[in-house]
Amino acid sequence: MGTEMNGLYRELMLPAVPAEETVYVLGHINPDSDAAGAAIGYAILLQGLGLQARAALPGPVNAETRFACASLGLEEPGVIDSVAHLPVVLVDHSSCSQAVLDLDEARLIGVIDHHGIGDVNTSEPVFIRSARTGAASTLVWLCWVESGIAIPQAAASALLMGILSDTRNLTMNVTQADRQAVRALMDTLGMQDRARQELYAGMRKALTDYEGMSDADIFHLDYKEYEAGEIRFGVGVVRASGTPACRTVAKRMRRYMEEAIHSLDVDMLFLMVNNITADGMEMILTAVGKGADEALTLSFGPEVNGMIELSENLSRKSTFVPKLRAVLEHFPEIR
Ligand SMILES: [Mn+2]
Repeated sequence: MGTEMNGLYRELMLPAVPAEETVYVLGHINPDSDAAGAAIGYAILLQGLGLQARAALPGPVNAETRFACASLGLEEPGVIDSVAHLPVVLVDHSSCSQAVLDLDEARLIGVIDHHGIGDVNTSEPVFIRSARTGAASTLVWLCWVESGIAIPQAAASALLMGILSDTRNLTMNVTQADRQAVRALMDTLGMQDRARQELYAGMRKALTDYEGMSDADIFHLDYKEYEAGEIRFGVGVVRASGTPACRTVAKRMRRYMEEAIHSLDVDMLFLMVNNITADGMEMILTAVGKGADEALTLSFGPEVNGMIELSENLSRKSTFVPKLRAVLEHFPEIR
């Protein structure tokens, strides 16, 4: 059964990739731990299917991923800035704005994503897996299960890192598939609950370690751009521990955003500050750009001194951007 599935899966996933070619499994720009984990986990699966494959990212990993990789004994994915003519599988993204610059010159052979289907296109049939899971790493785990190959420790560690990060340790955007994947991966690793909590606590803490970074570095560490009708907007996420630290970093980022909006190709800039300490205030939102304050207030309630403080944590992907987009699309006059 295992061998049979193996052959079948290889055929489905990888039409016409010669054995001597290396497949690049690519995460998105500003890579997070899910992009890195899914890339590592899927590259190892392709290797298990007899191919040469390498995990790669368009930029360096963030502090959380660096901590998790070090704790789990994983090698960080290499950085790549051109994929022209190379066979690539995209993980955790499927739109060109999130991808390596010359993606249109690559040979796309697969997409594993848990966001909407983006704007990449290909004339060849490719292996695509897309579903509403909390992490792309969960979809890669499903691929492992289907392949019938026993998952090795390195792949299990990488996928666990990705799922814990994107679901905030199974507390946000979490589905049954994510829970089942985490259980199975922990079994493979022989990891106890306590070790998982410690791993995640270390990952969260590493995320707020912005020492030695400029305002621009901090803002762009986890920054994405979107469109709503004619309006282009960018959303950065930063993290701090405790309400006072969150307010301080929000003010600091706001000063940076007021300058940066003139050089970035966007009409509005938004900031989400995540409080990683449970002290009652969960998140601060702020915005710069013409009409941005109005859009933010219409979506999320009244501001005080240009800031909205919330007692719940919003996910950028599943709550913040959709709500904001709905307002921006239906209130064109605020522009
Ligand atoms: Mn993800």
